[in-house]
Amino acid sequence: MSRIITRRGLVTGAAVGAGTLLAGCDRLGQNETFRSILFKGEDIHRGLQRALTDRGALAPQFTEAQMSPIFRENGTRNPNTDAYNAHVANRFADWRLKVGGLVDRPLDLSLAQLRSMPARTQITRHDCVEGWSAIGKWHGPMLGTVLKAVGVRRSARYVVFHCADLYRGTPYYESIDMIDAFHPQTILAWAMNGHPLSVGHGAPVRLRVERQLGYKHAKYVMRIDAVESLAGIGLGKGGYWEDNVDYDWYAGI
Ligand SMILES: Nc1nc2c(c(=O)[nH]1)N[C@H]1C(S)=C(S)[C@@H](COP(=O)(O)O)O[C@H]1N2
Ligand SMILES: [Mo]
Repeated sequence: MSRIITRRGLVTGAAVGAGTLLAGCDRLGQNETFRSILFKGEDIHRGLQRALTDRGALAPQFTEAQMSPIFRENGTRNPNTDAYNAHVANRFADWRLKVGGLVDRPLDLSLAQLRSMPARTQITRHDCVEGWSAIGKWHGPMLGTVLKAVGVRRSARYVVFHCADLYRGTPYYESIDMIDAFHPQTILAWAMNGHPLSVGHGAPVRLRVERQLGYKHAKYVMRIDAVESLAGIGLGKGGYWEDNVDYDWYAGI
């Protein structure tokens, strides 16, 4: 099956498989429970997308013993703007993560609120396009949990991450589609290797999107927007590197 990135496209692409799966639907359709599961909405579409493509597969996870003794800091190592430095100085007490765009209930989340959310811990390998890898332990709520809390609208196709840093003078941003946004290993990490995230690795919160290359893992996330299109954001290709160096928007590994 071809990898179609739009939600609608994927559902269409999935129709062949789904047809077989749901043969006898008329009969089963009498059953209200079955019907409500089938047509529950977005969750089921995403589940179907995951089931019928390889996009839902989990990235390999590792043991504590396999963790890298040194994990490089890459790209921006300190945003070093007045605003960011002020956040560091008071330990991000006034910092807020804004979650908005095409959502029903936009949220401003404090770091304390993010830290109180149910979280995942995962030891994964980070692969940078520049040719280095490192295994680290990441901890934070699933992005999907946050997106469910704000109620992402059906029209939203991408999730955009706006960061606190300028990289070579340009605001760093990244974006992923809804399959990765709701992938169970896609988390808003606020801890790394058992400690609060350091400035070098993206304090206070960075994205982990484990099925993709390093540059998609936005550090210093300040704002998350659900959008229908990437046009008009940055130069329109969905991320700093995509806009400026022609890296692929989908950097699957
Ligand atoms: N905001 C922001 N996020 C970023 C970058 C950056 O420069 N700014 N660099 C990216 C790249 S290329 C990589 S490899 C990883 C590096 O993460 P690390 O510093 O924790 O190793 O962050 C990614 N996310
Ligand atoms: Mo990278």
